[in-house]
Amino acid sequence: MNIDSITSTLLQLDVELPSWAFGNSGTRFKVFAQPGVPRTPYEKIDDAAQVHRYTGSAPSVALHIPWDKVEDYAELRRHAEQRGVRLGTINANVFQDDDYRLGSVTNPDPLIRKKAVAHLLDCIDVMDQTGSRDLKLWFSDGTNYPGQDNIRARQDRLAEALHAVYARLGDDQRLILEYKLFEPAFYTMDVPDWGTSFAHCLELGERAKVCVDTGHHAPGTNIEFIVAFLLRAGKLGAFDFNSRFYADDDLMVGSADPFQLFRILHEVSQGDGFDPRTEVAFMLDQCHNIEPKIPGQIRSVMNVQEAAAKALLVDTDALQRMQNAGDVLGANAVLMDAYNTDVRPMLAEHRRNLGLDPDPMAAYAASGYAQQIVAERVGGSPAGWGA
Ligand code: LRH
Ligand code: MN
Ligand code: MN
Repeated sequence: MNIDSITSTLLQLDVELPSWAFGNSGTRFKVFAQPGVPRTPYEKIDDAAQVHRYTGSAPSVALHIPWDKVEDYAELRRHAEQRGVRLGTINANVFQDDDYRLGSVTNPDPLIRKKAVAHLLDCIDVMDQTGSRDLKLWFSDGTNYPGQDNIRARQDRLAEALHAVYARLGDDQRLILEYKLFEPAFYTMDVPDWGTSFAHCLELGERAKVCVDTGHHAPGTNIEFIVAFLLRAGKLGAFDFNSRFYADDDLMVGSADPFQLFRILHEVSQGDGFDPRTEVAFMLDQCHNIEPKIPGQIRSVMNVQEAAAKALLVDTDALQRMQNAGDVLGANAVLMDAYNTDVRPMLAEHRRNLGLDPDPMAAYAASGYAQQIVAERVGGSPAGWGA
């Protein structure tokens, strides 16, 4: 693959930013408040626009409802457009209400299930105003103890809720179902893995797809296999990118295991997932508990770009020749050649060609924006997890 074709693919690679990455976040033990964090969804969009300004590759912002609840979503949409970005995926939140102690859409109480489904339908109303394509559903639903509830009945309730939501989608809208192995439930999660999500999505139809959050697997899971499988089946809808060492750590993508990110993006490349027509949404789902948030997002976008560039560098003809000849070491060497290439000069050149600073981290640091928001946003309340 020549450099021109790599850069033209990189040009099409948009990384969506999560609004909640800009608000204060923390662990169960402590939320470390940072000065200058956004006080409103509008200010989160202002900060996200900075990431796009310096990377040129983050043109949309995912919202989380009700964390990003506003009076007028059309106005928020215009605000985003004025800042040079757009509103992206709508993430529903049915996990932060006392009513959901025993589950939301799988709760044994039909009234609570009704309330949860009503929220999901409200999120589609929001999508109609924000112009969003994707509704991302993640359920914290599950059980902590054997015998606590009927596993099969919970699957039936889940299917019923998903059907109700799917039926309300517009023709150009999609339902993206995210899975997670554990947490907050510790015995069973109702959507614990890609197979469960895949099965529900298959039953729903064409516009239901799976979200692979890279932090939501058991240690050692071969995520690139899942990606290859879902792409082949036309069911990979989105990524929630982040890194983990242990559980759902939500660290910066590509920081814990850049080689894994490369292997995942190699499968994306093999499955035409970088082609916008395949409609894979590349989103970050991260929290910056101790590092500054805007630079944390800039670094993450750059990490995705670096891994993508390496994946695109793989000499696929040579790889196929080696594979067909059964040359195990040769095939592995082709892959490792690409991974071991330093693509940073190529990406710097790519940015220069786009009229961007070749070093987005340094350019942001020199811009004075960080100092400006600290001065302007005094007395702000934290957003998202810290709310
Ligand atoms: C759950 C999750 C899901 C939520 C987000 C805040 O762990 O990954 O995507 O919406 O975190
Ligand atoms: Mn996620
Ligand atoms: Mn998560």
